[in-house]
Amino acid sequence: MKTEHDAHLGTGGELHQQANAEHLPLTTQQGVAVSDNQNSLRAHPQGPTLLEDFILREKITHFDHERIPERIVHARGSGAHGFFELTHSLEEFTTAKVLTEVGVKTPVFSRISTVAGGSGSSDTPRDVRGFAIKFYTPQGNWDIVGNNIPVFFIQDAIKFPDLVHAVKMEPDRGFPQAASAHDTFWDFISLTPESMHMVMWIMSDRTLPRSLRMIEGFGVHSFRLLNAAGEPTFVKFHWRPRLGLQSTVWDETVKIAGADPDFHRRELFEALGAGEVAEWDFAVQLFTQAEADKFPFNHLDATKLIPEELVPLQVIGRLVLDRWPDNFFAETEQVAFCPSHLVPGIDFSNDPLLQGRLFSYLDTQLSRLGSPNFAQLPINAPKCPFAHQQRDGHMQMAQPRGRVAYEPSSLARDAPRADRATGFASVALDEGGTRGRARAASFADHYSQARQFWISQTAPEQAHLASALVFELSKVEHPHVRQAMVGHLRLVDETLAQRVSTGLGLSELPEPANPALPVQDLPASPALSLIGKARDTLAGRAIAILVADGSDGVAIAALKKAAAAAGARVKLVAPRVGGITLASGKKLAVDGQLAGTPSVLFDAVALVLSEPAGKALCREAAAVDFVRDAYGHLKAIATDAGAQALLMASGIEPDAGVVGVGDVKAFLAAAATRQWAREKSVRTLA
Ligand code: HDE
Repeated sequence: MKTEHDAHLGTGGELHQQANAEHLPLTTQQGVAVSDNQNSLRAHPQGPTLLEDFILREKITHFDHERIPERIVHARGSGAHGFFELTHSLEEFTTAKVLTEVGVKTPVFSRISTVAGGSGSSDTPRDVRGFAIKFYTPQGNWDIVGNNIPVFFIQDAIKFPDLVHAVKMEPDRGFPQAASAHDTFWDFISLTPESMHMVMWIMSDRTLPRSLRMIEGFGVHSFRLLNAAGEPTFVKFHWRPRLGLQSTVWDETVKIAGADPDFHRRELFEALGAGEVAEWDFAVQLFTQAEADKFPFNHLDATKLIPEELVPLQVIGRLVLDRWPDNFFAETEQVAFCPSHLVPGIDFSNDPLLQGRLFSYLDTQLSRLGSPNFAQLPINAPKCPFAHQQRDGHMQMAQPRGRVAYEPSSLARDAPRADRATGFASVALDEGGTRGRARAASFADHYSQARQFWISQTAPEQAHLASALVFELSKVEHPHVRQAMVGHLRLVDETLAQRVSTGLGLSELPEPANPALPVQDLPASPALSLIGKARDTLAGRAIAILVADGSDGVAIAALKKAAAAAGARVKLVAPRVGGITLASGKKLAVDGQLAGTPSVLFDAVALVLSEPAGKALCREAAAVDFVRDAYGHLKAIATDAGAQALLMASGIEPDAGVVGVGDVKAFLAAAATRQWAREKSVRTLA
């Protein structure tokens, strides 16, 4: 019997006719129906292809131009649609409807990205995550173009090209891709003390998220809200993931990059496809100029954060992402976020990093999207009425009527006019001062908040951070760069510097760096700990059950049911993807093949194996790695009697996180968290 698959493989005109009878006719861009999409027009079956073949030429020409320049930073990203719902009005502070109309669901599109790698790079390098949200509000589009880290490397936009050139692939060799562990990055950082606070964050597990649904988001800069009387209030924007914060451990992260370079994109795609959502609480920190004047730092300096203990967060809404885009290119690739997309009632601050960004995004989008009309693309266009006199240009899609393309006019009485009452207003400020290339003196404290971050971390977090520094600096070929970095770390914390120095094998501690201002002893801020914000839950997590011929079907079914009820997604992994024969003789379908579905892709694993299968798997490196990695990555492991041989072959010492398959409750409780106590027995950390 001929299938549709045969029809597409074949070359016979008759088969194609059959396939076409059931589908829409395939046409050229001009709407001309195509008769044969398998063969180009040739002088004879063994002869040259004819230039006359406009169908071939149109198809190939379009294909040749399918790529647009990738983003110079944040090239790799995944996007989703959803909505923002306000739960508490900020009417006292702003006229922005999106922040005052409680219960209204504002449509949004969000894109979460890595920074350094190209668009084809893997999802899991050690890197900051960009977190951009476009709100299609009734007063125009508002974009919060933020990151998952509340501070940044540099204070002034003029340093951004240097920073990015330093972290990107080195220009002579074209590598490393998507990695900060190389000389040019650390050379730049070691000469840029203002980056030390950010260095603490990027070396922490914040840069190794388990899922895009488990990151925080920050607007980073201070913005202003303006109320009906024109009174300003400073504001910082925060996103808090409902699934809690969670990261992977470094060894696991490295292996995920090989096992599934699309790990984060696939997870979000599958979760939304399964009807789950990505959800964040939206919170603000509000403060006045008078309050800001008393902070022990300058809030206009993007290398500083405002501890929650100083200005509490007020949760005022929620963000829900619930729909994967229909088309990746049209939406995720062509979306253009811009920090200067604000709506009336919100305004900028004088943060010099923000001020530079206000220029950059429109400029880069003109070259990336190739036309000043990119705002007409459906993903970028406002969903509220809009009217302006901007005309023409490449790829103009609109067809404005009439002879008036200017303002004011008397010829067209309904032509758009500016309106002081409803239009965008900027804060009225006295900007008196002496102009010059200078920074405020208060920007010069580079170490106090870095130290505050360090002392706010739990012991495992500190160990990971110190080890990350050892890993990265060990990749640096120039000893003087390593030494300079340890010199900076001495100002952050002497024990941290000592640990890194020992990890690098330095014979003695280098001299401390020379701070421009004395380092302040700020109090610890527990809100800065990632583990502190983790949630012991299986929602959004995944469990693998390793099975083989002869496995116990009853145990598998019980585990699957209980894990799914706890919110986890369960996948069966077996030596062959075609499935297994259970002890009962019944067949069971599975989700993944062992070699291609390693345990790094899951949060916990269960081994349900017959004794012969368990023994046979001791000679399979993929099976031994499956178990050993789950153990090494501090995951819960459930085992039955048949799996004992494999456990032994994997060299693991049973602990509180290794439980019997029969004790489903204990397994799920252990699976909802990481076995931190195990870490000291599986690796030596700095
Ligand atoms: Fe960006 N940044 N950035 N950035 N940024 C871009 O704009 C830039 C900065 C952020 O998913 C570019 O359309 C400068 C901080 C995100 O499409 C570019 C400076 C923060 C995204 C650009 C910064 C961000 C970008 C590249 C220093 C967190 C991805 C492509 C003054 C608050 C948006 C593009 C998306 C993208 C410039 C620093 C976040 C080149 C000059 C700080 C999330 O315009």
